[in-house]
Amino acid sequence: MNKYLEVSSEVKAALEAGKPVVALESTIISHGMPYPQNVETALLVERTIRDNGAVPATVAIIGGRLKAGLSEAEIEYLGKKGRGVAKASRRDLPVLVAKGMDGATTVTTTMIIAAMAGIRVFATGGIGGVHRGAETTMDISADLEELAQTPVMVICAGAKSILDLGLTLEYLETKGVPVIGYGTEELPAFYTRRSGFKVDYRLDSPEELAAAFRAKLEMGLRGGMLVTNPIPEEYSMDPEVIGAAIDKAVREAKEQGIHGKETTPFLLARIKDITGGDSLASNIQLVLNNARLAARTAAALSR
Ligand code: PSU
Ligand code: MN
Repeated sequence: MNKYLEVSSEVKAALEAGKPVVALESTIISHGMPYPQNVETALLVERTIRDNGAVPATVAIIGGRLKAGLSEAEIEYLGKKGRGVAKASRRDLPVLVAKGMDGATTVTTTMIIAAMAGIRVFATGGIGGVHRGAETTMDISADLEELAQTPVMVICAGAKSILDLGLTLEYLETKGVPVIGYGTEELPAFYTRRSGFKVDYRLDSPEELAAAFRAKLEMGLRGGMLVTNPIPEEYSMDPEVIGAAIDKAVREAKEQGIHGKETTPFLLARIKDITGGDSLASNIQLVLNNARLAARTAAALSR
């Protein structure tokens, strides 16, 4: 274990005993949802993971320490500070750590810290990907590179169509990342169950997910696996309504010259405002749904 890593005593005990652990990210808390729903959701996600037989390990950088397993007070702290906390991707780690700063971990950095701690399964809402217009902006999330190199299974609800989903799948194919649909042949689009794009494979149980990931690890193939779990039907949104909101948000980002690491948080916040909070309710439900699947998959993997 490296000297920058701090694993909570509960997570450490679970890992040593071979019990299932699920990593959770913190950018979804600081940048993905408004306070106080962000803190409420983060705590509810942790409880859901416990109820399904695993130990939650929310990941963040606090005072320059890479933390796997946060206290309630630390979650509250990150949630209240919101966008005042640095959004930390791979390139941010060296300076944040050396300066003793705080950082909210994205999918990328949560994977990095989970792997350092020995955690194999990670639940979140949506991943970053190839942005619309990337042919000219070159805005491609570091999440895709991390999936190519770090051995963690990421369970999400697909990706929002703030991204170019077709190009995102092409990129993952090039990088050798298996894209699995959980109970579906179609890539889910976060707020909706369908996108029109096919996944690589459909698997139907936590045991099947665990077996595929175990095979990948045992063959020594580098990188992770992306599991896309569709939002439950009853919480999915009208594709026309959410599609129009996303198009509007993307247009505004372009007009206002939003770029770099600001793009995704800007789009997420605008979509929430445009849909008047309906999207937030769906967002919370899909994260809980992913937490349940991740806990059961981590349990299958530890058997
Ligand atoms: N997409 C979402 N919700 C999120 C994010 C993305 O639907 O909360 C966050 C995640 O932390 C993800 C990050 O890893 O944004 C990607 O940022 P970027 O596009 O700048 O790589
Ligand atoms: Mn980007």
